[in-house]
Amino acid sequence: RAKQGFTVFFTGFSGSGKSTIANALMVKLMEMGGRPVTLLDGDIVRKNLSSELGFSKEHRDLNIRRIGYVASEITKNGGIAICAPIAPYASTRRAVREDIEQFGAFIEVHVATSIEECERRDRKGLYKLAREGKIKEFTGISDPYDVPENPEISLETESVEVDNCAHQVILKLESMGLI
Ligand code: GGZ
Repeated sequence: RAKQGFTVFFTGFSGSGKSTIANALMVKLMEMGGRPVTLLDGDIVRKNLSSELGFSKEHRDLNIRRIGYVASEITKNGGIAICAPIAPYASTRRAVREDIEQFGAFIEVHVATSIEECERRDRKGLYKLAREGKIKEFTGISDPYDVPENPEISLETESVEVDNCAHQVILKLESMGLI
């Protein structure tokens, strides 16, 4: 019998490593073959699906619900969806979980890099701009982030390599009988 579809939903600050780990996970799942894997990365969704949206609570929620809808369709059809937005609001993450669990499994992965570490790295220079007030409503600086209380996985990226983080997700998926 064909295995059920599922969604791996990464959440964490800008610059936490979500995209990098999500990409490493996608490669591993594709190498296993069998089912199509779709990556819904934060910036790609913003460009193609949510280009008119900003970063108010309403707009972030709309963005996350769109991602959740696409992921639920993929999950319904037996595929694998990997999502990697910030998704700062716990209530919205819960709503997406409920949408997806109607059709398959939902694995929430908290990329638990601290705000201090993300700001110290500041790979894109956005934290500096946020501190200067040139970017408003910046998550972790001038906008909220609800820390996930019961994620399926929490990744400590400050002590664990990218490949190992992706492997932890693979092990979890195996233990759940999803792959
Ligand atoms: C947070 C912002 C903001 C504000 C622009 N707050 O490192 P990045 O650049 O590529 O990731 C961030 C991305 C966040 O978009 P998401 O769709 O993941 O956010 S949400 O889930 O809340 O809808 C960052 C950039 O957009 N960015 N302004 N004010 N991140």
